[in-house]
Amino acid sequence: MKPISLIQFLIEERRAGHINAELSLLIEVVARACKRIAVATNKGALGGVLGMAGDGALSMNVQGEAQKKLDVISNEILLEANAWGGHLAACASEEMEDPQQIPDGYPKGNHLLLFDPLDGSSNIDVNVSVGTIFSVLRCPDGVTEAKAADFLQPGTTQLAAGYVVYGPATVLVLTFGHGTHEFTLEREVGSFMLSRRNIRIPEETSEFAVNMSNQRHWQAPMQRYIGELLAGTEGPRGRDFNMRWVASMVADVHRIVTRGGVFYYPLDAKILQQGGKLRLMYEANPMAFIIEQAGGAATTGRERIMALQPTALHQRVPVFLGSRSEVEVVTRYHLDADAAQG
Ligand code: P6P
Repeated sequence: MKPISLIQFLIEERRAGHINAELSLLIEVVARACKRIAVATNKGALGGVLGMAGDGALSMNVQGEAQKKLDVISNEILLEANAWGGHLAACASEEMEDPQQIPDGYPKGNHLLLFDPLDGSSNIDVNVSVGTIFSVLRCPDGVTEAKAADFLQPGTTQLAAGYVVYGPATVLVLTFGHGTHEFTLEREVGSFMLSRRNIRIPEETSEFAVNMSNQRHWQAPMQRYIGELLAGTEGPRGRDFNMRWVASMVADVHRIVTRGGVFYYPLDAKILQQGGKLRLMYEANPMAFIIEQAGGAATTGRERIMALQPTALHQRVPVFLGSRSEVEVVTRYHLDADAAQG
């Protein structure tokens, strides 16, 4: 049977009462913007889009990270696409200090959109998969000029979350809280087509993703846990494990969504003050929503990511997500260590 398009899927979701017309339009607009980001990314060296942003002087984002040209281009594409549709109250982005209001003259909607416009952008110049991550919240009633505080809602209040991975194929993975679903871009027509419905992540896995170069900086529970995986068949886990690390969260998470596995970015001594590396509002929360809806788990090593009450728009957290049984083991090790310290 011919796969259905994203548009048809959204109509089905509206008929099922899972989303309303405004949220459906929002997702269509974001998907269309991501197709434009895919075109820009796919140009590579021919499009003059590689390398650092800024004319010679480094352009730094709010994270203190040097911006790539495609970071800025992708951010602009998402802002422009969402300005005029009347479905949004405001946007927040990894690339911007403060939320961006809908320009005067355009109607405002009831949703807040948060995104990392191009995650993993350090991989762009070496032609490794990168992606866009997005999260949708409801704008609090009565708010006309949404401020950062209006975005600080727990991950459990998300109305939608998704990512687009720009790889050999351009693939959108999306949840509204009624399962996690995958759409693959049919380039000839320009439509996202449903390629996997109600994805389930295997409960067990023997594949983990972590940046091992940080090992000496990890806290004791993480040292213990990874040490056991590396001990393989001779160790307490009694089996060998495999490792992957793309250094693009979207690519690593998509592998997990596709075949299971776990992804870890734990606290380490270098980032203790920051609270972690990955951002809660537009990386950890949307990915946690997607993973949980596919039967996986997502914690900070100590608590459920989606239960956190955010305190800042660009807040960072440790991330442990993927196949439920492994996430439960590594989380238990952290809680046992905390309990032992009293
Ligand atoms: P490291 C990319 O910069 C990112 O935010 C995630 O996409 C990725 O998982 C992580 O950082 C990579 O971090 O320390 O390995 O460069």
